[in-house]
Amino acid sequence: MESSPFDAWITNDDELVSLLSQEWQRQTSTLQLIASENFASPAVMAATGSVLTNKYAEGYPGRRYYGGNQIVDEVEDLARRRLTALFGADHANVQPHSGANANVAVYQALLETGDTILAMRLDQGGHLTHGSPASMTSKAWHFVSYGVTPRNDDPEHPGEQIDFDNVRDLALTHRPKLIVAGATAYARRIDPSPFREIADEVGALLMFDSAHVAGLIAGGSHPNPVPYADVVTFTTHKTLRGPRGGAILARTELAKKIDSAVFPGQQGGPLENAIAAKAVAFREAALASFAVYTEQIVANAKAFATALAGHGFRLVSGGTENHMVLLDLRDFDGDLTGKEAQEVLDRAGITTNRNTIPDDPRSPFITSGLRVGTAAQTTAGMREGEFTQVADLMARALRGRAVDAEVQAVRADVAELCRSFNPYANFVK
Ligand code: DSN
Repeated sequence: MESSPFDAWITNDDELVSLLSQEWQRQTSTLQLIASENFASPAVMAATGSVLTNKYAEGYPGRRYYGGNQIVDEVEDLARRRLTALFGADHANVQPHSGANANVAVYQALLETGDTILAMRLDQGGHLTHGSPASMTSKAWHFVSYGVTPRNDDPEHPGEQIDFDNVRDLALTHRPKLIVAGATAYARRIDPSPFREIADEVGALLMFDSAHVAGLIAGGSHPNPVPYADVVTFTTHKTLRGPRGGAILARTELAKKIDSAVFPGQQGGPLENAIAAKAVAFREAALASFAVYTEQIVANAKAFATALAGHGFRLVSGGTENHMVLLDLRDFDGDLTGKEAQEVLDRAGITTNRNTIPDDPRSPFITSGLRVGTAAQTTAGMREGEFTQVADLMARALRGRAVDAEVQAVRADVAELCRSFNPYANFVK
């Protein structure tokens, strides 16, 4: 079996090398449509696997609890400098191990336990850390949740958009200390300015969780929340195309509190290898070619959405303005659940995730929705024409799901398409 060029140094471990080869094969011969995934550059992966993995560096540059950190300090400073320049922010913390850690650190930094936070409900598009009952955040803080406007099939006035009247009413009634903007399953552009106005009206702080769209912001395809929000959190591995991890941007006056909440508040030793890889990604995201990439992500999502709607899928919110399309499967086939669609598409070599849709009558484990995204396959070089083909392949597999030969025929066509779009083609020996 063909192996990944990144496994060359893993010797004497046939079991692991075999698993890595299988995953390499999966990633390059099937379609990666999970909206929160991407293909990181070889430079990002090399930095993740660099000697920095060996170093303990609790603390911050110039204020470490361990010796030997002169070079590590420069690495972390480089990442912080690149990140503040990329988004025009005062202060950056690049240590969060994930977006969830970043969000919890912000709550810890800015609030007392039990304080009120106004955030988007999970089943309306929010994140677990926006106060889902399943998350520890809902036990430590008092969450009030806003949602989206009702479904409206008039294409001129699509519903399922953030309901700013609802956000304002709830803010006036509950007087939150913090308002959270941002979502994980929302296909529309999020304008930070109405959130700022509402936060100012009730004297709340504003956090913008830009995990999904950080790359689109860096590339200039989406509005930058930094001038509006007191704190911006994000992950580095989605549209931003870096290593797995999180980061926080903050105004100067909040910097000390944020840093203390990340370390020692939440985490121990930072992953300096991941921080070096973040520095690589922040440099890549500042290049002119990255702006072209993010424009293409959005153009591809629009073409994908149009083609999927042509096959009878209902687009939640009536379309897309980012990298994501959220599908309501019920118009396509009333019996098809998100869970079954995800499983059928897995068999067909198309990787997606089931997702709740607003007011979903099915449980979060079953769902009536499917979430797809264009960031990864755009990195692999796909354009609007290929995404139209991908929509055709999805519809074929789902319509023919009772016949295994049909699903396998789609899988063969997927593999054929992927052969021309290997994201690491230039690095295969
Ligand atoms: N798991 C991420 C996503 O897929 O959107 C959110 O944390």
